Amino acid sequence: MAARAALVLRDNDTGSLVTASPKLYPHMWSWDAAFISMGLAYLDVRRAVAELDTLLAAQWRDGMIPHIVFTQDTDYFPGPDRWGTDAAPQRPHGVRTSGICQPPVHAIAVRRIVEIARKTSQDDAEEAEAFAERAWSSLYRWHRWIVRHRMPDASGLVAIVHGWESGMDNSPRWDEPYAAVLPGPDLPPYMRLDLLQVDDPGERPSDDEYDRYLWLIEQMRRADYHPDRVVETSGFLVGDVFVTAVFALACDTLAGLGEELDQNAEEIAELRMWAARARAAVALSAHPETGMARDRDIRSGRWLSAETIAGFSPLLCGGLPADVESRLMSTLDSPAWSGHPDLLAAVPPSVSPSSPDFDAKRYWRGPQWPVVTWLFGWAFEQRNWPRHASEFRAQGVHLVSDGSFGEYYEPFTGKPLGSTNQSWTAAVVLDWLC
Ligand code: 9WN
Repeated sequence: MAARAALVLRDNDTGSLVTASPKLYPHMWSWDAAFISMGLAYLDVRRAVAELDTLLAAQWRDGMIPHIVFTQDTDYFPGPDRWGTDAAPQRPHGVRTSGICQPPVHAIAVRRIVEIARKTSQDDAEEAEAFAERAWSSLYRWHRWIVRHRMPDASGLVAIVHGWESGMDNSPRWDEPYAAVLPGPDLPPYMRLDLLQVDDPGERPSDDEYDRYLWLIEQMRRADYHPDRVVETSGFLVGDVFVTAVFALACDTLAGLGEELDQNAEEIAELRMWAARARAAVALSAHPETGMARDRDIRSGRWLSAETIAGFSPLLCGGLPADVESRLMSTLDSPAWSGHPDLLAAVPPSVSPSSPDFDAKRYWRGPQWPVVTWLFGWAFEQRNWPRHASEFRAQGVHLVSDGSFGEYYEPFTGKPLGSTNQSWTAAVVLDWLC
């Protein structure tokens, strides 16, 4: 399995970047690149570092790390022309990107690369540490951008302006806020290319959803991608509890790295403060009895309570009272989630099978995602819950044992869905097995 995973990463490597998948996603995605670089570290630390260097070279001048760094390939829609970011004053030089961001997992990847390199050789360790030192300020600026531009209300949650920013594009989490996004008659026409790459359109978001995705891009273009104007004008503005939990984890991870590498003490203290604030916001969003965290529709002022994997965000970053936290962990283990008797692998589906929103094969509305399993397993290790960490690893390996490196899996049959040979799936398999 590990050898095949390595082959997937090599096959998807264009030289300077590993595409998210061979056909469906022929470009670099921000959070994919972070996971991919960890997998690459098992094969070649220099190549892992080069991957993140490519991503950081596309960082916008105001600090945002964009969600897609485009290659020359034209088989993906929306491509750079539709995004229209070439006109944004703060865009990076010499590379074309999208105009939104994705979950800030990058500091976690750098930490992991350093750990992996330290286990292989002195040379690798030096290479990884030198990179961490070089990348630290860029990552600090990225985190500062989130604090400056994406914490717009008193909930303290990190806000997203597009479902794509959550990484969980069509999750039922976004149904209510998307219902209020009404595409204008001047939405330029377009043709979806994603449906040409999957067996069944039922595995992907619907056309109605795509209209809304494209309409939000149109609104951002009209705001010239100015970060504050985008937040003011976007029809979609939601405090994302999962992104907030990842941000808390990443701030603490970056602060820890900064302490080791002797970085600026004031900036390290800021990161610790941002982590504490984000953790408190996640805890505050949680239902007081069940501990399930909720997103917040900032436009309507309503809490959103879809039964999705994001509800377990407090387990990633902590912050709940101990009794509520252990209740939340029991829910995760229960038949409504990982303990459902008919699951092929005992890892949480993206939506609870007992929820009316559950759809076993549609993307973020039911299938299990190896990369999400990895993230929870990693967090459980940090939180010193070794039993859960090793169960997630073992069951994660079971989930992907067909060897096709699916993007996501049908929870009851184990059928791989979306793309096969998906790079981040191969990367987390390497981390589980090596
Ligand atoms: C839009 C690349 C990306 C992942 C996302 C996943 C999917 C894109 C798409 O693929 O999103 O960004 O076209 O569907 O939802 O999490 O980063 O793997």
